[in-house]
Amino acid sequence: MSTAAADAPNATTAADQARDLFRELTGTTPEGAWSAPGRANLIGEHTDYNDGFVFPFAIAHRTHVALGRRDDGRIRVVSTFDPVPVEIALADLDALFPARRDEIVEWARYPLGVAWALRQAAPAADVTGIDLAFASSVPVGAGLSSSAAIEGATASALNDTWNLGLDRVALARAGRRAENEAVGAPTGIMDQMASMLGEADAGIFLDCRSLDAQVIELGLAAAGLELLVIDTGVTHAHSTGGYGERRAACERGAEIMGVPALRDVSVADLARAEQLMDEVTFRRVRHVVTENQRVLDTVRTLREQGPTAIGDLLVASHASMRDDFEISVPELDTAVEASLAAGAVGARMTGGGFGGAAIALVAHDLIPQVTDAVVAAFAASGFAPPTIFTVTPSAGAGRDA
Ligand code: GAF
Repeated sequence: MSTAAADAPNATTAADQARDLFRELTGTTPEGAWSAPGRANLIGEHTDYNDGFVFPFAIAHRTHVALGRRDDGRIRVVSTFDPVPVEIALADLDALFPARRDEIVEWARYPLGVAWALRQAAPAADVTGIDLAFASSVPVGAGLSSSAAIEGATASALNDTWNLGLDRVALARAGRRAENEAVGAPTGIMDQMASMLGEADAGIFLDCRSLDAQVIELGLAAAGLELLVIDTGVTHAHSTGGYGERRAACERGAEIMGVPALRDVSVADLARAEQLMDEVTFRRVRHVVTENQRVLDTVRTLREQGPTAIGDLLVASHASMRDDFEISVPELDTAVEASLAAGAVGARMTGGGFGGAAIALVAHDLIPQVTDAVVAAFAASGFAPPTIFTVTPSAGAGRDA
C-alpha cells in the first residue's frame, strides 16, 4: 500500500541548502534568511485576471533565500537548480527589463525581476548591492506556484534589507510585475497574494479588483479532513501558449459584453452572452462567470456548514475547467475521478492548468485508500506515476533568521 508523503518533508533542508550555497558563493555567512511559500488554490481558477474572486492558501513547501550585502552596487543570484551565478549592476536592471530579458537564464528573471520592480516601486530608496542564494522545497512545474515562492522570498528579503517599507500587497504587486514583464507570463495576482498573506489553517478570500483580502479559517483538522495534492508530473509553463490564449478570450468576451472585465458579468447575463459571441468564447466566459459564483458560494458554505459541505463546488469547478475552459489534461481528470470514486469529499485541478496538480479534500482515515486508488488509476491508464502528498495551509512570506 502506498501512502501520501508527509507535508514539506525537506523544508528545513532547503533553508540549510540556501545558507550553504551562500557560503560557497561568497565565502561568508549570510546576514539573514527569508522564505515564502508556494500555494494551492482551493477554488477560483482563471478568475484573478478577470478582476474576480479567488480562494487560495499558502502551503508549507517554501523557497528559502540567504542574503548578504555587497558594496559595489551589483546584484548576484544563485540557486541549487542552477549553481551558475547570474550577476548584474542594479543600475542596469532598467535596461534589462523588459526589453532584453531574453539575455538572462529564465529562472534568474524571477529574483532579478523582483529587484527591478521594487526599485521602480520605491525609486528614492538608497539600495546596496546584494548576494542572494536560493533553495526550494516547492515542486517546479506542479502548479503550486514555485514562481510566486521565489518572488515572495526575494521581495520580502529586499524590502527588509533595503528598508523600502512596502506593505505585503505592494510586495505581491512587485512579484506579479516581475512575472508579467521580466519573465513574460501574463498571469494575475492570486499566487503572489497567497504567498504573501497565507496563514495557518486558513484560506485567503481575495477580491482581485479591490485586492481586499479576508483570511478565512478552513477548519480542516476539526472536520477530520486533509488536503491531498496529486502532482501529475505533466509540466506546464504560463509564459507560453494556452494560458495567454485563455486570457485573450476572456478579454474578448468582456469587450463584447461592454464591461471592463468578466467580473462585471453575472450568471443571469449568460443567456445574453450566448447570443452575442461565438461558441468557444462563450464557454470561456461561462467558466469565469460561474467560477466567480462558485468562489462566493464556497466561502458562504464554509462559514455556514464547514469544509465537508464544499465538495460539490470543487467538483463543479473541475468540470467547468475541463469542459468550458478546456485547460485540464487526462491525467488531471483521472486524478479527480479516482479520488472521488475512492471517497474524497471533493477534488479539482488547481492552478493554471495544462498539467500540474489536482487537489482532493479527503477524510483523514481515507488518505491511504484515495492515494492507492489514484496510483492504480494512473497505472491502468498507462500514465507515469503521480507524486501524492498532503498539504497544510501555512504562513506567508517572512524573515526566518
Ligand atoms: C496561474 C497564474 F499565475 C494565476 O495568476 C492564476 O491565473 C492561475 O494560474 C489560474 O487561476 O497560477
